[in-house]
Amino acid sequence: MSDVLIMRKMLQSVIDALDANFNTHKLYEADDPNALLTRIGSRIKGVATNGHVGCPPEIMNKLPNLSIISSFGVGYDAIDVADCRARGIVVTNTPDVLTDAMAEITLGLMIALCRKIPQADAYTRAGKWETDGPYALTGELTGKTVGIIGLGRIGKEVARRAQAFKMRVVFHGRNDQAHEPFQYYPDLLTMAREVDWLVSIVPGGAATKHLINREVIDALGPDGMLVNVGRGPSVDEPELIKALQEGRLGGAALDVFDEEPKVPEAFYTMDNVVLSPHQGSATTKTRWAMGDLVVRNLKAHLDGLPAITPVT
Ligand code: NAP
Ligand code: 8YV
Repeated sequence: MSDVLIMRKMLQSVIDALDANFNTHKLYEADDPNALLTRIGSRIKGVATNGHVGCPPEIMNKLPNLSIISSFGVGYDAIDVADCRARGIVVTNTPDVLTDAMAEITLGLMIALCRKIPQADAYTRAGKWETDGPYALTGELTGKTVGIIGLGRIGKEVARRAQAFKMRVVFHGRNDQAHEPFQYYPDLLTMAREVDWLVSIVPGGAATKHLINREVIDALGPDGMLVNVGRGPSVDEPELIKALQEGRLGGAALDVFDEEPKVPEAFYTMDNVVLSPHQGSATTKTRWAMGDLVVRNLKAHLDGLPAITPVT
């Protein structure tokens, strides 16, 4: 059996499957991780990790025979893919298997924000329906335009579901996708001016840092709604908070934040915000499928077959 290093505690189903298929070494359980790496480093062929932890270069330096990093999650922000390529290490992630769960939470957050479901729930639980009468009227998704930033695997599934809610869909990305039936905006600012909702589902990293800045937020405007389910740093969070406080933006629904798991307290008291603790893919079914793909990628590669979902 090949030796595999597990960087962090993972779902028990993943640990069990890794234990069953490989000679595993759990870095997170080691009293002295450096001593463990010195002792077994040269035997390690594969690493199991996630996109937030990755496998830092100082650890890769101690794994001279490492040939695959199998990451849990589609985003791989903490993995330097170019460096891995230069070292001859294959990187895999878990695309597609989480797309449905992500689209579900995105539409869920949009409905929750627009129909004020968390607030109406609190109102009902507080007995206010009986004492104060019906809850205030809310907005509606039907007939509105949503601009998707990042029409990738998840973005397309969000688009299909938004259409099912009778919304008009347009999108922004670096490239037009002529075969898609949605209007393309090469300029994000122009799109932000012309939509009711902005939904961001782009990868993290330098290229998308603060893509949604003050100008974009102001273009979306006091009636506009922002949803971020991609990565926190894509939105300028302090500018978002200011815009919400000053009434320059209508509302926001957020599954991702700048410094997770820290969430700026300013959001806690805002009535026009729905908060979600980075749980887009966190269903039993999807997390199992992501873990299964982590194991199958390792197994395929270490058995001499092509990895199933390599990052290209
Ligand atoms: P994907 O298929 O690669 O789609 C990414 C999209 O983003 C592409 O359409 C790409 O279009 C666009 N894009 C990339 N860089 C851009 C830039 N600089 N400016 C504008 N658009 C850009 O990935 P996916 O599977 O849909 O996943 C997307 C991301 O969602 C992941 O990378 C991850 O960060 C996030 N995610 C979050 C959760 C969660 O729990 N909240 C779960 C899963 C994934 P162009 O190439 O044409 O620009
Ligand atoms: C996970 C994610 O929460 O896939 C991603 O990119 O952000 C989520 O599915 C996370 O990556 C698990 O480590």
